[in-house]
Amino acid sequence: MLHHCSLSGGIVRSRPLTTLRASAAAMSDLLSRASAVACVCHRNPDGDAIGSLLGMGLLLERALPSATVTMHCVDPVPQTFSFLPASARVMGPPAQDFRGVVVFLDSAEPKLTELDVTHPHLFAAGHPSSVNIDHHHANPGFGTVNIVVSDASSTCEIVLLLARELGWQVDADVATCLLTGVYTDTGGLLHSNTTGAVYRAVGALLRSGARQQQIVQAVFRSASMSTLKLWGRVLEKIAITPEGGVVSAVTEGDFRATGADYSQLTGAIDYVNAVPGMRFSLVLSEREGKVKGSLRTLRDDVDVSAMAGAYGGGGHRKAAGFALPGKLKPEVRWVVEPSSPPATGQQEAA
Ligand SMILES: [Mn+2]
Repeated sequence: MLHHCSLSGGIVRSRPLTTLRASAAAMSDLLSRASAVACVCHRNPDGDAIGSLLGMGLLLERALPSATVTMHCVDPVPQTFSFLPASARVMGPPAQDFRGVVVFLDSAEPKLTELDVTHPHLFAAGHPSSVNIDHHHANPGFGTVNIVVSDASSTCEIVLLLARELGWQVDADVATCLLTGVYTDTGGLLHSNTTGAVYRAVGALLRSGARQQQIVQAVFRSASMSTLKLWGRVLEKIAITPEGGVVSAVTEGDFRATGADYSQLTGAIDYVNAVPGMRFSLVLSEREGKVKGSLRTLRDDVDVSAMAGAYGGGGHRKAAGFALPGKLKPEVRWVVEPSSPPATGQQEAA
């Protein structure tokens, strides 16, 4: 039985990755009737968001020659991913009167696209025209067709499997986009979500001509001076909490002083998360009146998505985040450690 997709309602999670046939067919059926398709990824896009946005956009362009395919994100493509084919074609939000099919990528909930405010009709119950492709287990299934595979490493991995199901040819450009997302969401094939299926996907993408060294160089072996200075501040300020977490924080002042923007903080937490024996790691950052928290853990008995949920956020068991309105307030705790033994007769009265 193939119950991978759902239409206008409940959602099926964590099915084997090999049972995508029904959802691919439902998506294909919806897209085949479209004259315009807008691919949309989440704000503050990471490698998986941009990789799946561009990969899917390029695939759809080939698969639907009579349709107009556009790619959208409320935020610009980060410089790190500007090497990807077609990255210059990513636009801001779709036109206000857009009435075609929207393909949401890597977007765990509508608000992460910011289109829920500007384009609420795209999420209305009667709007029969969206595909929601994602791997976040908390995705509520807000699309007409929902392809949410929570055991996939990345949205890019799901896009590859859909392409295979539908017989779409994956060329070197598409493979480069998709491999970028697989690499970034697995931390370079190091995170615990790096399954055998991930290695098989990587193998297929390399055979399709993915420019692996270009990705490695651009994403994993490049860091600007401002990034390194910002990470220096993150690392300098780490502290261990009584709960057994390691925490650091960067203020608006740190961003100003280093000249780094918010996106350059990505990756620093993996170093914070390297302290042995910790239950979790947390990096707090001030951005435009909000405090963003990024949580990671290496442990199976800690669920950081639940911790993030307590602050209105979410994510995965081992990587999650939240954002709260407010600012960071430094708190320094001093403790007096008496030298031993204290000299008799010189003690102050309590
Ligand atoms: Mn992702």
